Amino acid sequence: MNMQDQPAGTPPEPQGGTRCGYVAIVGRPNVGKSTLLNHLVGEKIAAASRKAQTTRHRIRGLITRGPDQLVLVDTPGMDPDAPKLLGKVLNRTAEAALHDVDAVIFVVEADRWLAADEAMAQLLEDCGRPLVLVVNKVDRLKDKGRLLPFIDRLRRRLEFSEVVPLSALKGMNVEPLVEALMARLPPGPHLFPEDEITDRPQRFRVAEVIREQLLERLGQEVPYATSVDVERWEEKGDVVHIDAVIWVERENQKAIVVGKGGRMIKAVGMGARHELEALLERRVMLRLWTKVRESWQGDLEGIRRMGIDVDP
Ligand SMILES: Nc1nc2c(ncn2[C@@H]2O[C@H](COP(=O)(O)OP(=O)(O)OP(=O)(O)O)[C@@H](O)[C@H]2O)c(=O)[nH]1
Ligand SMILES: [Mg+2]
Repeated sequence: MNMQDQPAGTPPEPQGGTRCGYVAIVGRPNVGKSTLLNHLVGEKIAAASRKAQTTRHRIRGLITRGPDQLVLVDTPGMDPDAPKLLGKVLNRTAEAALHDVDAVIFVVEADRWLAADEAMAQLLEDCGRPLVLVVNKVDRLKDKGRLLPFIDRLRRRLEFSEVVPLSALKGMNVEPLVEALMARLPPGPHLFPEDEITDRPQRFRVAEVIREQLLERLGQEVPYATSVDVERWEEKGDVVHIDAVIWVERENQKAIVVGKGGRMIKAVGMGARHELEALLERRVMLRLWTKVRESWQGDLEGIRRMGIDVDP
């Protein structure tokens, strides 16, 4: 939180010596931003998958340790070549997230620098925020000797206040990142209750769990066309009844999501229910439907109706 964001009249030094700051997590699609966020907060709050464009929102994850509160902002992967309007909207969401933060985590994959990384680097060149480089997926690097030259190359490309090689998936070397970020927090009051781990409501997290199941189980084409909406949430005794709609763009995609004899949607439902019961710590009755909303990714109104933020 920048001092100038505080209402007029508040003293510059908050009482109690608390500190609080926003840090955006940015990078091209699929580098592991959401996996990192989930690992940092210790629970799944954002869907993560092998498919690009998994994240469609700015998702805040919170870490509070005593007087320090870190607000992490996960963003959609930036891809300058994203063909559809949805891709462009997601790029804007990511770009807008850079504006109101105290620092930026630039996530890249170890020893893998693509055109989309370079485009991201160009954007970061003049964002005017301290940059922390996270070199993720070091567990996949066969020749560890390649790590240092890779980091050296990036250091010549951009100025970083910190460089942390890690594995978000395995949770390797993640703590030094948290410590480095915590050490740089500006003074300020906490913006969220200390026991919260995200600003997103349970319904959103439920939809993300279902979408992650879809992304993992479906082939290449359909997942991008899907979106999940929780339509009913009813608590009866110790059971939560949840009805959710899986939106697709075409009839033939509906058939794929349902699968032969309903097998696919059943598997998605079972996988999701299993995770949701752990998340909600209650029994879950989950009902899934598929519905068609044509080409919703192609028009702003459709994208908005899917609950995706559209930045001006
Ligand atoms: N081996 C390995 N895989 C990882 C690691 N971190 C993430 N992954 C995998 O990389 C894939 C992409 O992860 P996400 O967290 O969804 O990536 P993202 O950057 O959020 O992607 P978008 O939301 O599409 O921009 C998933 O299959 C993860 O399991 C890691 O440290 N090691
Ligand atoms: Mg993501």
